[in-house]
Amino acid sequence: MSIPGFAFVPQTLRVPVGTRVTWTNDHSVAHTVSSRDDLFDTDTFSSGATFSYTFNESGTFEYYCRIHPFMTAEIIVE
Ligand SMILES: [Cu+2]
Repeated sequence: MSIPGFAFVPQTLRVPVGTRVTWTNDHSVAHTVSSRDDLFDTDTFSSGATFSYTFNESGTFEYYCRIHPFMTAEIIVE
């Protein structure tokens, strides 16, 4: 997962159960990667930082940036 600007790319990612997903902030601006379900939260996530989370349950996991709440995306774990 990349944060190249004011969006998460890709916006929807489908992965099998047990996948470790890594986000990288490729933007010059700080963001957060924050689960709607409180599963994970990076707090302020600076330019160049990476964050990983392993999805061990199936479902649709929405997340967003708390600094820019219009930045939303989802991980679909199958
Ligand atoms: Cu942001």
